[in-house]
Amino acid sequence: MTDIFSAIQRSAIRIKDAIDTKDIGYSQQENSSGETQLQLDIKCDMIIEEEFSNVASIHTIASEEKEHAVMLHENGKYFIAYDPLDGSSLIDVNLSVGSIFGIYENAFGAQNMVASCYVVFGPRVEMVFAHNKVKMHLLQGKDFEFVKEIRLNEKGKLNAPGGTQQNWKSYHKEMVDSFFAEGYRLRYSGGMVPDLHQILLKGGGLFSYPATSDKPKGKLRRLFEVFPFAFIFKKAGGEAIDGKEDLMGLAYADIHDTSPCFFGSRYEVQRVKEVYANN
Ligand code: FBP
Repeated sequence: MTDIFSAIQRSAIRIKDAIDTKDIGYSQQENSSGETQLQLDIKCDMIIEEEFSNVASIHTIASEEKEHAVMLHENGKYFIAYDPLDGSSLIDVNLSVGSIFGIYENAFGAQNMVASCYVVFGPRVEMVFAHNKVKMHLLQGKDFEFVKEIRLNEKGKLNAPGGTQQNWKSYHKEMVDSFFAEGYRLRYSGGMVPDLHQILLKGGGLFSYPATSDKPKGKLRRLFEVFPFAFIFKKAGGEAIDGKEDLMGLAYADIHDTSPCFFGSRYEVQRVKEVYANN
């Protein structure tokens, strides 16, 4: 596992340099979700594939920016699904973005996840790696230094509601408003990584990206985005559901499958369960 941890660190340092370039324009290519790729999306994807191709314990990789998975080392045992630059559409407005990694053993699938990691590219570069515990590291020069273990409280103060509100179900809107009525503060940047990082570091709250009339299966991808954060929130003492079911109990058919998702501390996720159980 340490060889994968090191490869992610090397990738993060190179991605940080790539982000600091002038060319943040769009390419002529589309990813398998039909989104026009930024030059930067393609560059970050190449950086990660290069670094992982030197790690013999990695059997197969799958990228949000590629249609199909790629086998790297036949004798490897780890399968890694990653989003090279999540929220990349925020780069041109200079908001924080991130990279997300799900590390699976012997095959892709929530039940095979053994570790997960994300890197936040914000005013500072921070990496959170979850294996047995959830640990945060800060980039200092060319090295990531351990900072602290992350634990969620029972209840938080932050509310990050994703999705286009006019396409929300009425009971979802009532639920989101019920937290604001209780004094929760709105914290939503449109970048999944910084939004969830804030809830983790501030001790709790709720991030939600529900099923909506325009995205009935949600927007966020199971293997690349949803399962990695579900693993982290649960290891940190929180919960992660699709409205009803534990996200880590979900299967996937296509590597680009999406799911509605709710990540948070126990108090908030319990309310989601109650509201969604009745609808
Ligand atoms: P990408 O992986 O294509 O960047 O999309 C993911 C994302 O940008 C998340 O980071 C974010 O939480 C969500 O989409 C924002 O979606 P919306 O703009 O619909 O609220």
